Amino acid sequence: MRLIFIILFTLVLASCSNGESESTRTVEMYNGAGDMVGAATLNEMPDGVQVKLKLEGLTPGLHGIHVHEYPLCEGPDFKSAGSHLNPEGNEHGLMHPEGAHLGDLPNIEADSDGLVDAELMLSGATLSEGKNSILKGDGTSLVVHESQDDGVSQPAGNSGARIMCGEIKAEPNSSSDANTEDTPTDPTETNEKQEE
Ligand SMILES: [Cu+2]
Ligand SMILES: [Zn+2]
Repeated sequence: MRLIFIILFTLVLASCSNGESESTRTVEMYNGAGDMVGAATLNEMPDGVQVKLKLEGLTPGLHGIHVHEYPLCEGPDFKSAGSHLNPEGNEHGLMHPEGAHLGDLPNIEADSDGLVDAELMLSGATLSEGKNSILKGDGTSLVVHESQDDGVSQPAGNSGARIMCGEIKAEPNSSSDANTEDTPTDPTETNEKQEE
């Protein structure tokens, strides 16, 4: 167990030294037709990850939004993104007594022009190393739904179809590939394991 921590720590140091900042991240958002419809900026904060979001092309009103478990946005249904990010095995919903998923966020509201300009907080999450990192593995994704999230219904707050998606990739420049899931992309990890 301790050896694993040492290896992970070494990897963190290695990833910090290449100059890539892990405290902020920009995510491009796409609709089911593949059009870019906005972007989210993620910032690491002491109590979670702040999500600044600008979107267009939504129906006016409330929409559910969550961080889902895979960094793969394949339209039009975005099922490729998987379920909500839920490392603690909780129930869904910010208002559920046994909730919430780490990936659960408050609803966003589109104005009469279908625009969203919102600032949300993903409580308890990080961009850095650890169980609650949204860059864990190959990363995760940000998914917007057709309807509002009621905050209690399982498994996704009765929020309807997935209509927008953005990939939050652990390696921001790598292309998406479902087959590389959970496969280390850092060559130093192979070296570390051989030294064991
Ligand atoms: Cu969702
Ligand atoms: Zn959820």
